[in-house]
Amino acid sequence: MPVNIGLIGLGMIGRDHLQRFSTVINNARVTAVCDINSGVADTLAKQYQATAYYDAIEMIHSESVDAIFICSVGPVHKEQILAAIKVGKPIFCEKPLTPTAEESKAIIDAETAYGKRLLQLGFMRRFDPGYIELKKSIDAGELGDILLMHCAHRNPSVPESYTLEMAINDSATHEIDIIRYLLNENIVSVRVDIPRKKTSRALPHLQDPLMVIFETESGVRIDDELFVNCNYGYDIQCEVIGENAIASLTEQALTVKRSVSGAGYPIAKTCMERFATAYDREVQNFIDNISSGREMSGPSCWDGYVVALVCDAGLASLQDGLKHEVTVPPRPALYR
Ligand code: ISE
Repeated sequence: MPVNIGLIGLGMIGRDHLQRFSTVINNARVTAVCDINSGVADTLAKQYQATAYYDAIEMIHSESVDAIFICSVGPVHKEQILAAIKVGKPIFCEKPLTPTAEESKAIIDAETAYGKRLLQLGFMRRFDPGYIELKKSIDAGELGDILLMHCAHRNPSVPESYTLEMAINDSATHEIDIIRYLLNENIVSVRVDIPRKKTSRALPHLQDPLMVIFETESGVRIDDELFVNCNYGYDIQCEVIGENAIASLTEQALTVKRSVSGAGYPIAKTCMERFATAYDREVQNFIDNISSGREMSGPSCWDGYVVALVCDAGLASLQDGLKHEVTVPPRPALYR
């Protein structure tokens, strides 16, 4: 029996997942879609033969829905997740878990009281073949002791609605998660460095690029270039510097074309394009866990909470330019 999915939030990523369910995901179908914009919900419900809802809580309670897929905006995640935990339905939630650590803590409390992991968080990079290879080399000790990491997060452009704070809690949030995942340790401090120069392509309310410096428990120092109006493409870089060897993500393309204009390969324009495989795999992982009755795996509420703690510190640093410490409380047994 396919898993009946209720998908909330029909913006760009919501539509991308809707399409994914109808083309590549096995053992699941979207039976309900929900958006506060009723016109959008009606149109997509018709297109994908689903029932349209305009109220997320109503949809979460619907008997025609077995699992909840949250692609709504961060500020409404807490209410929707808590409602789904209350009725014991599995939840996939796009990042961020919540915009603040305080809200994420309330979700941790609800899930631990429920006694079982119900949620997989949408940090899709953990399912990307390139990052997986990097992690394998690190875990196998091939690089030796890790000393430094260089990351770059480049988007071709961002819409006017993208605020300066989003550079931290919407973009850098991905590096914050993947750094912890790759290195198996927490970030203990963060400092946002605002360069004097900014790109002429950035809207006046933005400071672009930004440099963020993280430090982990063992002292690994990481720089993260956030350049969200880089113009040329969606380009994610990660280089891990070990005592014995250095490893980095390869370019996304696996082939190089030679022609009269030279040798080269296309560069992705969007995260949906760059991380298509990762998105497919994370969603299939969620469905497979439900279908086989296994407990949730992949990024958890705990990961979302710890990332939110680092983001909170990053936002404070964005204000004063100082280094802010991050204190991570002990991990509850449910997430060990
Ligand atoms: C967006 O929300 C994402 O999640 C993308 O992966 C990221 O690259 C972009 O900067 C964010 O705005």
